[in-house]
Amino acid sequence: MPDVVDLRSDTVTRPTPAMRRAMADADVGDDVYGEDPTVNALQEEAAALFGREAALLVPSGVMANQLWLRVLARPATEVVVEADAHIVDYEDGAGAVLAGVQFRTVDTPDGLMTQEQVTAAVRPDAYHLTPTSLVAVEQTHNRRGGTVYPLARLQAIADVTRTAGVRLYLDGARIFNAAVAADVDPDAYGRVADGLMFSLSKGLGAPVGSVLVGDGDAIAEAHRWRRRYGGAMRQAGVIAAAGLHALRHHRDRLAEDHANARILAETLVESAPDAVDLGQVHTNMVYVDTVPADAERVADELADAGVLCGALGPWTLRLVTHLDVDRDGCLRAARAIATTLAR
Ligand code: TLP
Repeated sequence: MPDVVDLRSDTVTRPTPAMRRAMADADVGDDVYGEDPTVNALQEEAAALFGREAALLVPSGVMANQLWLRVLARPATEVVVEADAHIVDYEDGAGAVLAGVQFRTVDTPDGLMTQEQVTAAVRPDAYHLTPTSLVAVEQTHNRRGGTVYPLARLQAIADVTRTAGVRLYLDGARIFNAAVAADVDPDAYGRVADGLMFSLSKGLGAPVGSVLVGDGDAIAEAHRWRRRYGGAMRQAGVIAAAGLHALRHHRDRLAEDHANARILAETLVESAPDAVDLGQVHTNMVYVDTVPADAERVADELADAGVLCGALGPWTLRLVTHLDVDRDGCLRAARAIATTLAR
């Protein structure tokens, strides 16, 4: 069988030879003492990229989201968030357990809340209401197809949060996909939110890590909570080196992943016109409608044909392009999906 084309997620990438060399050669120290020069370099470079004071490396995107919920929201308050956000769907109720918040979810067709929806969801400050302390947005929005908030929409939402005296948080696990797709400088995203995180271990192709970016005080508080959550690491320069390499060399190439997602989708609709809405392919994700076939069954059959993807719902597959799949792999996947759907 030819090589497997793994489109389950952009988290499945393996470090490139150059990234592995950077990791092997990393200058390290004990980061609990603040003495790891590579961690410090990554944090400084990340903060500068977003035009903010400070940054903090953590082991995962979930920890990054949970730290920011802890720091930016207050316990026993509400966080306004899109209904299918990662912090709602995929973090095992951590927001309730660790940050003590409840979510006020907003339904959207595309994952992108409007200024009006946020205005309506933020509660007025009244003694008998659960107060709102935070609005959280996801850039790009994962479960809605890798959709991108236009910068102007984020700025409009920031106007609402500022006026209401609540915070704005950006789950930017894939923020560089957004920056490349919308041609926006990351520091414009950095200016709009009170805090943000981005992942090193998704489209950027590093093996581990996410980075929080924000004000010095907020990052200092997140640093204490990272310790409490057991996320303080020692010679973490080995992983920070992969992250630095990714930040320097793998951002611009995200455009290739977006082009590959589009080629995959366009090739698929040639034989299965209803399988993908081409207008909904924005970045590195393709959502395939399998109706009337069961998505799990289609995914199992595709696995037998050497194409891995995830069933996201009863009739939906998610395919994610990344640095370990090329154009030919995407064409092969499109043909295999078309054949399977035609059965
Ligand atoms: N997303 C993963 C799965 O958990 C669904 C994926 O394969 O897409 N924010 C967003 C928007 C994410 O998509 C993810 C991971 C996270 C946070 C959490 O990151 P990790 O997996 O590093 O904890």
